[in-house]
Amino acid sequence: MNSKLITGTIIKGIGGFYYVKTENGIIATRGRGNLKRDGNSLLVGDEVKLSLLESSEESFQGIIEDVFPRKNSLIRPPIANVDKLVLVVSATKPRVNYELLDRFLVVAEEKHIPVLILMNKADTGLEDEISRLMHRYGNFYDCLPVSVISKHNISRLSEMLADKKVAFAGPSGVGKSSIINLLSDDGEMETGEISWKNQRGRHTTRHVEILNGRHGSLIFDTPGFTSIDLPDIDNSELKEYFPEFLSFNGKCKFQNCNHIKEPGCRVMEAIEQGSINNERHESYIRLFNEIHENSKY
Ligand SMILES: Nc1nc2c(ncn2[C@@H]2O[C@H](COP(=O)(O)OP(=O)(O)OP(=O)(O)O)[C@@H](O)[C@H]2O)c(=O)[nH]1
Ligand SMILES: [Zn+2]
Repeated sequence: MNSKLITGTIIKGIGGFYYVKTENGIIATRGRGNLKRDGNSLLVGDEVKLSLLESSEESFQGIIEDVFPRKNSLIRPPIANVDKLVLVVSATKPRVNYELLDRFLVVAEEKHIPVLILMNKADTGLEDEISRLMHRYGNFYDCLPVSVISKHNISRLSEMLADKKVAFAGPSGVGKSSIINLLSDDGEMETGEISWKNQRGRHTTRHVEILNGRHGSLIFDTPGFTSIDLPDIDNSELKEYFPEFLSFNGKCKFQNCNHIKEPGCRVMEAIEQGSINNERHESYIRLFNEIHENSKY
C-alpha cells in the first residue's frame, strides 16, 4: 500500500464502493473496516483521506482511511458538508408552499446550513409572487428570482454558488432538475477504468451523487428532495431558528417568552410595527404547536 494519503470528496456511493473526486481524478474506493463518522456510515459529500492500492487488479484503487469532521449532514437525503441549501419555489405551477419553505428553513437554521431561496419561473411575469416572497424573507435570507426558460439570473446564480457544495430542495415541479441541468457541466468525468457521463437522467436507478457545477461548485443531485423532517427539538427552542426573532430572544417581559401571546412580548410589538412579517409568525406558531403535539407521542 502506498503510505501517502490523498484527500478527496465522496461523490457517489454504490454497492459498497465510494467514488472519490481527487486531484488525480475520480478514484473507486472502499472504506477501511467499519469506518464511520458521527455514528453513521460514509456519506456523499464527505471529505476523506485515502490510500492508493499499488496493484490495480482489484475493482477499486483506493481505501478510505479516515473521514474529516463534517460541517453538517442530513439523513434524508443522506448527504454531508452542504455549503449552501438552495430552496427552490416557483411563481406558479406549483405556487409557493410557504409552510413547506418555513420547515426547510428551520432545518437549515438548526443545522447551520446557509440558505438561498430561489424563485424559479420568473418568466411567467408574476411580479406579485416575487414581491410577496421578498417581503416575507428578503431581510433575512438571500432570495433570487430566476428562470430556466429566459435564463434570467442563471449566471448570477452560478457565480453565487462558486466553489460550494450545493443541495437543491423544494416541491415537485418547481424546476429543480431543470436548474441543476443548466448549472452542471456535461463534461466526462474519467479515471482509470471508471468513467461515466456526468449527465443527469442516464441511470434508471437514482442514487444521490455529486455533479460538477460551473465555477468549481459541486452539486448534490438528490432526486426527490421535496420534503424534510423537523429537527428533534423542544418547541421552546424553535424561536432560535427564526432569524427575525434573534435580536428579541431574552428581551421580552418574560425572560423565557416564546413569542406566542405573552404580555410584554417584543416580537409581538415588532409584528404590530411591521418590522416582523406576520405570516412568518403565524407559521412559527403552527410549527410550535406541531412540535408540541409530536412530543406527546
Ligand atoms: N415557465 C417555466 N417553466 C419551467 C421553468 N423551469 C422549469 N419549468 C417547467 O416546470 C416543470 C417541472 O420542472 P422540473 O425541473 O422537472 O421540476 P422538479 O422540481 O425537478 O420536479 P420533481 O422532479 O418532480 O421534483 C417542467 O415542465 C419544466 O419544463 C421556468 O423557468 N419557467
Ligand atoms: Zn416574546
